Amino acid sequence: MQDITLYTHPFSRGTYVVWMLKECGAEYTVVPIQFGAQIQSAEYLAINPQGRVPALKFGDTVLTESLAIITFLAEQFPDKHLIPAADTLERGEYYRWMCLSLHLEYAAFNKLHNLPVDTPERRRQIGYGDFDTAWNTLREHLKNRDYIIGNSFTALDLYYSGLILLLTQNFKVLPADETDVLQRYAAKHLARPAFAETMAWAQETVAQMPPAE
Ligand SMILES: N[C@@H](CCC(=O)N[C@@H](CS)C(=O)NCC(=O)O)C(=O)O
Repeated sequence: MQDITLYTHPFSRGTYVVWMLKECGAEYTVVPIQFGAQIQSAEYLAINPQGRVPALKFGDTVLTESLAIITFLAEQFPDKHLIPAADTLERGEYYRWMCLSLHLEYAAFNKLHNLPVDTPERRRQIGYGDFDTAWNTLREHLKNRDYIIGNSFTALDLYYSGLILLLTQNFKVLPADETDVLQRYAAKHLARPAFAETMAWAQETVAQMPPAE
């Protein structure tokens, strides 16, 4: 296994990656990156020219995009069974829900920022259709299930639970109603010990970081 270094801020999408590293039982180093001057510094832009976190260095190669990173990690630790086997239909389902999650995220941010998909023409052109149709597709899928795919926890359950938490607590775009299918689903996975460890790590790390400049 190559050396793993994660560049992240404790309160960012990088927490999905920390959680995943813990689920994998990986050995890794974290380099905390502060928002503001540090994330825009020449030193950090040489790692991720987008000036965003997380970024994961695996050996000499930098990966970005939290969903790509956790999927890659799932493949690197096959004994943890966090992704369906390659060449199976379940792997196809993984790709389906992986791609849809990105649409769901932007359906939510477009709603938050009041960029409406309010005409039939826009609904046809925009890949997710509209917020309610897109998110209700996930609700319907999860109505009688605990996992996105099959009968066990995968990297996608980690990602979706983190996304649901982010969009509920931080951005308040999803209803906090505990009886909602999405909240029931996320609560199950957010109860995993590795998530609690991740939250403890985040609090500890942020307390040691210099303030943003
Ligand atoms: N799609 C990317 C999004 C990365 C992203 O937008 N990260 C935010 C923090 S959650 C960021 O670094 N923002 C830059 C800033 O706030 O300066 C991913 O999932 O990794």
